[in-house]
Amino acid sequence: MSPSRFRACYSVLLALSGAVALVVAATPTANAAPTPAAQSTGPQVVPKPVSTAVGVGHFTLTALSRIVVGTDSAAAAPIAADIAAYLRPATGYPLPVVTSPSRAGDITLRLGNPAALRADATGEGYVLEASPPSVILTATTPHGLFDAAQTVRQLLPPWIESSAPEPGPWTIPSVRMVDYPRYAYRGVMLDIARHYQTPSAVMRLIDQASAYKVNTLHLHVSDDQGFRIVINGFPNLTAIGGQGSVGTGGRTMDPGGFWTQADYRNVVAYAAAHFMTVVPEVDSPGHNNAIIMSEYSDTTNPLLNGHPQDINCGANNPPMWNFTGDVGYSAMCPESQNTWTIYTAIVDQLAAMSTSRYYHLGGDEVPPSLLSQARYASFINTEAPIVHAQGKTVMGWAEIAGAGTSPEPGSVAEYWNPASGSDPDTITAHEAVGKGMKIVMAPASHTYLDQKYVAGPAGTIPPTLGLSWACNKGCDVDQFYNWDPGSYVTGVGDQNGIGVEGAMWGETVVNLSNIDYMVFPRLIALAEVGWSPKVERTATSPAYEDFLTRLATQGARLTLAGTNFYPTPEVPWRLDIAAAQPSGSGGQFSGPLASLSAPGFAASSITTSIDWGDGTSTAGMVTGIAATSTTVNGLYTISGTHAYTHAGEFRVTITASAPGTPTVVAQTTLRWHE
Ligand code: TNX
Repeated sequence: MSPSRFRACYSVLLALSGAVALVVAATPTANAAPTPAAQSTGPQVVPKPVSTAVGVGHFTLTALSRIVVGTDSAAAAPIAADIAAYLRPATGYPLPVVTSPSRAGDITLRLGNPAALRADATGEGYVLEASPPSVILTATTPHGLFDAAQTVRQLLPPWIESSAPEPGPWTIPSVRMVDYPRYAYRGVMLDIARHYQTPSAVMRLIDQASAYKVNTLHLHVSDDQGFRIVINGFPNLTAIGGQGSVGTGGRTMDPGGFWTQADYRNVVAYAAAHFMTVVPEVDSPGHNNAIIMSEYSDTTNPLLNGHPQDINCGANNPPMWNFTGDVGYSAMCPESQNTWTIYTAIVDQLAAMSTSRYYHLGGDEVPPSLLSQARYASFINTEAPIVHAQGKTVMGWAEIAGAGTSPEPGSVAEYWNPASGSDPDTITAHEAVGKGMKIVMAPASHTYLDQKYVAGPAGTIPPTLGLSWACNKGCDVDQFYNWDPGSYVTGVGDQNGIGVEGAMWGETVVNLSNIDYMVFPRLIALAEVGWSPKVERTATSPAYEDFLTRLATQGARLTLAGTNFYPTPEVPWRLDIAAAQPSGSGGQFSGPLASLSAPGFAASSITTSIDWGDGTSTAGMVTGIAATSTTVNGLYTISGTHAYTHAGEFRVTITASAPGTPTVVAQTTLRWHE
């Protein structure tokens, strides 16, 4: 609905009721006076698209807009439904999904073979054409249309992420984008073993990761402290193994927990609906004290041979719980028939429930004091065919490429060592390439989401969150952005690499808020490294400047979505304002006039003023939740109180500023009818 029609409606209502009322017409403009610098930066999309040509004018979504599925593009219908579902809450528009010829004001989805996407080997590419009359999304696959939809969201004002109606206007700049990923694999790993996380928490992470075109969720479901998914035939794995967590020696802090197989299937389906693939990992032959503790005494299990003690090759015999974050003390024995009965059940059942091409068998951090390299290799060489028998490709931490292993060419090594260049510690990457394996680049110092940030001036890193072994000065956004997966290890290039992954290890994070705080905004930097074309990303490069500007615009989007994030001082966070849609009566107004997103700014550092449109101004009142270590950067509300002395129509201007960031302005109209 256009602003003038909104005003007219209110006037009619008032005339009918005969009331003397002050009403606020929803004619606000967020950030009404963009600085020339902000205008010249163009569309603020992360990851940065391959090419962006800005045109003249803009498209406006209206109450009459439809989401059109092109004829012959029936497979686009679910994405059209997604787009409509994204856009309805904030706009309040009906946005019907239809298959019919497009009209002005529609967003149209088409499947086809645009020549512009010939360079895209992944099928994830898309062409986005926005102009005053239309938005047209074209892709070769539904996944490409999903990616295009994520870009559409970012081209709209941030308030599109609101779950409640916002005033708009809902504009998209005229633009032609051709976009496709650099790497086919762009992953985030979540460790639900060290601390249990619910399926719904994982779904929220899927929502946010997929919004940045991350397409793989690697789920680390077992480690020394916990085993998290029911495996039929081995109820102890979850009954016993599900109870542990890091730091829960007395089991007082965290009761642990586990998923049913139905839970896992639901997460896989939810991920698939967001074009993310779930790669399951049960670590082996080490990092599995929870399995050993569960099965060591399982002498009556008919699937085992009555002597399950022979699975244990760990440092302690009998085994014992160790709820610290220690690593390298557990291992299962490759010679034990029981080991393989258990692992075959795990691999078979998880693989059968997973739609991914890969199954991740772990393989990290088994010291030779527990298993010699020959026994380690024998373990990997026994498990790999079990994975293949399920039709999956083996993936593992890069140690699985070590001496004596014989992975099938095309198996995937996840390179986690921080070593780069020609450092001798890069050996696992070379071994993997030598065996014809593909590489997922996850060097801890540039991708590990569990590492501490660099402390902000206010010391804003929560001391309990994060480890620091990979980044002694902390790993902030710059570390996640400033590296190149294709040249990180000398001699290991893009011909070997299939992508990148960020690992959210779970030792120090107990809930989704903690996880989000560590994941965002760093995963967004990694998403760009994995998606966008190679570019110079050093601290002084124009690309880094440009990235930080685009990243800053995500603050309001994350805030509105209720996603916690660390407002790192590296990012020039900005204010975003939207006028509220309040109502009042009489000549007296008192209440909220605008919402304000201000990542990292305390309420006390924000200055506001309200020009009431009658020649008077007052300061506004800012209320809301500031950024703290454990809460979302909450939205602030700007409120004011004013008494008009005469009836009329008043243009109210709300201004907010904070040190070092551009001032923002929203406007609305208060009308006092008599
Ligand atoms: C190393 S690198 C691990 C994990 C820990 C993590 C903590 C790798 C494959 N394993 O077991 O959780 O460091 O940062």
